[in-house]
Amino acid sequence: MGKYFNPEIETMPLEQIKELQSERLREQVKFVYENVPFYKEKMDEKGLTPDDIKTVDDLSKLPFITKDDLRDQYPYGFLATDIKDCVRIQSTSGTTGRRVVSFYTQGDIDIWDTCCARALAAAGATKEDVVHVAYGYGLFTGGAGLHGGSHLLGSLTLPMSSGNTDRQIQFMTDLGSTVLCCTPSYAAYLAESIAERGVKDQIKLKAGIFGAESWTEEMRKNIESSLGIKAYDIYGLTEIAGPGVAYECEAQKGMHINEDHFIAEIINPVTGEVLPEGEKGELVFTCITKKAFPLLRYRTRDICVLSRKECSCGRTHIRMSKPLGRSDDMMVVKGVNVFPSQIETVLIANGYEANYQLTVDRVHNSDTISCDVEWLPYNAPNDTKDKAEREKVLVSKLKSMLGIVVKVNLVEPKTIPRSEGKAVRIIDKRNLFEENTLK
Ligand code: DLL
Repeated sequence: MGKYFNPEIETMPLEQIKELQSERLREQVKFVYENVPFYKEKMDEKGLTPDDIKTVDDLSKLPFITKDDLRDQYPYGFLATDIKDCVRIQSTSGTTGRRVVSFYTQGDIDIWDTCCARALAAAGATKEDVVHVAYGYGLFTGGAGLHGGSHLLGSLTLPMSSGNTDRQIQFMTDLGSTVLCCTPSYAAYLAESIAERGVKDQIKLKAGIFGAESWTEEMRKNIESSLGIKAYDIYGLTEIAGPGVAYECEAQKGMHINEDHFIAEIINPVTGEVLPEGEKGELVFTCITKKAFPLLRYRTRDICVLSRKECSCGRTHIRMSKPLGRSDDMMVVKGVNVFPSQIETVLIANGYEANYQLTVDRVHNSDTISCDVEWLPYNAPNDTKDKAEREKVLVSKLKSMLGIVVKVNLVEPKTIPRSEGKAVRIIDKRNLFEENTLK
């Protein structure tokens, strides 16, 4: 098997993709209208019937679905099939409110597995590979998704789940793992642990498939060089399927969206207006093949750019940029929009690693932001003069990137908690304060 899992679909000419999408969209809108009362009501309010949706160009007539709608309809409101036809649920972590529960028929699982198999194939995996799945298993979609894709591809699958780093490294060396699947922050931690144990020469990894959280190009370079692999991005969300909604190819220039299953749009997050290709905005997905939980025009809150420019890999499916941030991850500090990824870029460009923690607070009605970042082991943690000097340099670099002062504290190596799943980068004490006063 080559670098494609479904070559005829992954390289389908654009006209054919549009035709396929239009045909599937027509059927899906009818199906959702007849089976999800909440959505029927929304369409009725707009005076729309399924017959008004003839091609993908009519998509923008349909109403959006937001995360709040999912929370209000929890748990069964968006279920479009009989529960007896479902074989699985997965769920979000629910850190910012009620969990979202997503349902799957066997057909939905098959679609999801196919998407993940395409991602693995694009990263060079074949049935000869040993796929080490260190995403969490359980309600989180990471473990189940890559596991299903790896089975479909016929690779030997190691269902490691996250955590227990000693055991991860032991299996990696004993069973010769060749493709590592986990969050980029956990990959960085594994790389650090492998170096500390002095076992890098026993590791056979050649590729990594890292996603579920944002990571910068600088972090990619660090992981690639420390593990000696090529690192591929993968994107997805529980509401739409899980990992594999989009994946990177060898060109590493954005992630191809599985357009035979999902239609992507970019909208202005304030007005809801659809933006032309190449403009930055909120990513919106419509599921055109899934049956149990088929969301139409779901607002992801991820800020991205789409591109149809030709890709050197030969795939024709549209590419999305790495999410530049989440509309709800963006911090407004002193009126300035700040994304953790901007801070990470500065830290790594100045020789630090992505072990940092941001704290935003409000003191005397004014916002403050501070960044704890670790000294690297080869720096001298006790050299206070050098410390102050280094902090000053970072403050000034961050100021020129963001336009505001970020207080920098260099802390001792290994004092910032390592993440085995998604890293928690921001402590926003202002939100905590607001939430507490509402109670
Ligand atoms: O994180 C699914 C996933 C698992 C993707 C494993 C990739 C690998 P949720 O927990 O529902 O699902 O979180 C979805 O995570 O809306 C993005 O904000 C963020 N996210 C996912 N992939 C990426 C990525 C999984 N490659 C939310 N880069 C999404 C940046 C990502 N952010």
